[in-house]
Amino acid sequence: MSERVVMAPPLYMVQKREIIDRFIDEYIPPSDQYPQALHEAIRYSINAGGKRLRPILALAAYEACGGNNEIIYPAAVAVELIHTYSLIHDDLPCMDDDDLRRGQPTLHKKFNEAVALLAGDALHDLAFELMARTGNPDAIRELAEAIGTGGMLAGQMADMEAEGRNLTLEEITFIHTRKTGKLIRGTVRIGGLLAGASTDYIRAITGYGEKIGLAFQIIDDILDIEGDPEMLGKPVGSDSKNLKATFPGVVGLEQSRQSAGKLIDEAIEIVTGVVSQPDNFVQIARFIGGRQN
Ligand code: GRG
Repeated sequence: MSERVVMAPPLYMVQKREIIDRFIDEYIPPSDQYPQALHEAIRYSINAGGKRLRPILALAAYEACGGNNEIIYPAAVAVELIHTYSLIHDDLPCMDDDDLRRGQPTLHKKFNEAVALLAGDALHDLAFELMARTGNPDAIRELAEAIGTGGMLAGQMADMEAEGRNLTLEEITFIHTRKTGKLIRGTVRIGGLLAGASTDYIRAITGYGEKIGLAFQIIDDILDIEGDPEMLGKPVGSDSKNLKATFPGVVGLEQSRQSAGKLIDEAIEIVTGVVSQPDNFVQIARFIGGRQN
C-alpha cells in the first residue's frame, strides 16, 4: 500500500488561522443571544474545524499588496462566513443531501433543515454587514459578484444541471471556476482592493486566484476518489454516487492530477514575477497542491 504524505500547513497559515478564529469569535453573536437555536447553529458550523483557507488568502493578498491595517479582518471573516453558508446550503437534502461535514453531522442533521437554511442566510447577511465595515464599495461589489449568478451560484446551478450527463472539458471548467474558483479569486482581489494595490498587482493576484481556485476544486474531485475518509471528515465516492460531474470523470485521474499541478505551478509563476514578497502566496499554493483534506 502506498504511504500517504501529509503536508502540514505552513507556519504562516497556522498563525493567521489563530488570529482569524479570534476575529470570528468577536464578530459572531454569542450562542446565548436570542434566538439561541439560530446562534448556536451558526457557531456549530463556523467552529467545525475548517482550514480557514479563504480568510488566510485574503490576509496574504492584503499584506503582499502593502496593506497594514485591521480593516482586512472583517473582510477576511466575511469570506469565511460566505464559504460556510455555501457549505450548509450545499449539504441540505434539496442539494447534495450530505450527512457528514468535517467529521461531524451536517447542520441540518444536528439541528433541522429550517434552522440550517436560516443559519446559512444569517451567515450571508452577516458577511455583508462585515464587508460594509471596510467602507470600500469596490470590495463589497467584488464579493457580491463572486458569489452571485455570474459566480458561485452559476457554478452550483450548472453543477446541478450537469448531474448524470457526460460533460466536455469546457463545461466542467465552467462549473469549477464558478462553483469554487470565483470565491477564491474574489477573496484575493478583496485583499488587493483593500490594500489599494496597483493594477499590475491586482492583475497578478487575480491570475493567481483563478489558477489556485480551479486547482482546489480539481483536487477536491480527486480526493473524493482516492482520499482518506478520516482525513476528509466525510465518506469518499459521493460524487460518483450522486452522478456529479467531476474533472476526473471528464479527463481521467492522471490528467486531473497533471492539470492541478500545472495550475499550481502557473499560479506561483504569475505572482513571483510581479509581487515583491510572494513567499506566503507560494506556500499557500503548494499547500493546496498537496492537501489531503
Ligand atoms: C449552495 C449557495 C450554494 C453554493 C454552493 C461552494 C458551493 C456552491 C458548494 C459547496 C460544496 C462544494 C463542492 C464546494 C466546493 C468547494 C469546496 C471544495 C469546499 C470545501 O472547502 P474547504 O476544503 O473546506 O476549504 P473547509 O472545511 O476547510 O472550510
